[in-house]
Amino acid sequence: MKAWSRPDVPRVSPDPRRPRVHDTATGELVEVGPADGPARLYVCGITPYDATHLGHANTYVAFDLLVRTWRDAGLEVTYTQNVTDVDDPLLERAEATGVDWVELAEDQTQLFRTDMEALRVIPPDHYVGAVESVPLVTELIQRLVPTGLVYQVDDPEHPDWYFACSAAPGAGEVSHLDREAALAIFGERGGDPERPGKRDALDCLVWRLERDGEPSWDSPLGKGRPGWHIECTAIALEHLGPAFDVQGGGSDLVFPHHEMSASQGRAATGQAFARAYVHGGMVGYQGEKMSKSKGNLVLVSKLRAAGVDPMAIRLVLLDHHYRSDWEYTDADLERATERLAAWRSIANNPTAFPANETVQAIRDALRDDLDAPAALAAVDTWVAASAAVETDETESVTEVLTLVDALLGVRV
Ligand code: 5CA
Ligand code: ZN
Repeated sequence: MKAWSRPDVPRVSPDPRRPRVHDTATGELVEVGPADGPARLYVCGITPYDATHLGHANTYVAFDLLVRTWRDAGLEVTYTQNVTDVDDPLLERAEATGVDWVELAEDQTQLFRTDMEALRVIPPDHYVGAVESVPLVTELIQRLVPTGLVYQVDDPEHPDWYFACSAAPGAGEVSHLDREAALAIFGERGGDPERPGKRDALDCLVWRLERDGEPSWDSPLGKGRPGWHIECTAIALEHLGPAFDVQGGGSDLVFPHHEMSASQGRAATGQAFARAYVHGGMVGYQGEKMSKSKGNLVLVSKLRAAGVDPMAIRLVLLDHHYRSDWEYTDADLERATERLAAWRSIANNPTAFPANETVQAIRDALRDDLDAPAALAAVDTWVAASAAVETDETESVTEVLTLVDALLGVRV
């Protein structure tokens, strides 16, 4: 499907150092980006049954920093993102509100595109829906049949297809959860540990056979629809190939989603699914994780409609390290709005402090686990110093603000 339009990103002369980011699978900071060829990134996209909230935006802005830092290192980037445009929560919301599920998905995906554009997020090269990927999913499941890891559940009425993840090579390599913890989380995050007829409680659904009133597609596996994890596995393998550089998403996806995709990918190709698994923290609001299912949402589109400058929204997000969990309050927005105004005042100021140290500090900060708060602090220091000098340094203003645009995605 079509993504959204690309913000224009100023070209600056590259600094070839690769960024280091935190890899959940090893628990270490690792350098990411290939020696040659494009850097390959997959980020899990939205399930489009409600509007983009600050938690989603936080995740996509975090990986936008990675894309921008790779570009700053002179690398090409191939970026793939999915849209889970058929899945239980979407179908349930459509049913509850009496809206056609296709229309709901299209409308919410379109709203997401406009939010991403406003936030100056660089779009993926491949923006791919689950529905359009049904043939990829069924081919991948068929490819897995000879491994003995996919099977039909022992249920004569609905013999759905499952993947035996605990039995797969490399099981647990992303989350390292013990079985008890895995079982508890699996049930909370879309899994069905209690389903009778499975070989193991942690096995995950890959192809759900047709039920009355549910959408379904013809396939050699029987008429049905894709399970969630296999959707991302199939899309990533098709558009990036195995052992791509970074699999990304929020930390709520570590288990089971990224664990299952990693197992399926390894089982299908004999290679690692991704080289690193990178996760953003959870944004909360009013004491809980912001989530569509709880309804405690601060929507990007609502803030925009209320006249909030999207660059201030972006600064709210950048002011928290991508890996930290934090809770949004109105004070975040006030701080970001003041900061944007201070930065803007320098844009129109012919005098400024020299740029070199600040340019270096921004680049260093992003290469050090995408430390946007440190980059913002470096810009603040430069802005304050610039306000106090009288030398004519118009070039410095351009140099710093161009880098702020290219690397932080904030157009002053
Ligand atoms: N479609 C699946 C991924 S394949 C999905 O999780 N969709 S989602 O709409 O629920 O979430 C989209 C992205 O936003 C995911 O990367 C998720 O980890 C992230 N996300 C969801 N809620 C939050 C939150 N409160 N804070 C930070 N990130 C969040
Ligand atoms: Zn995903």
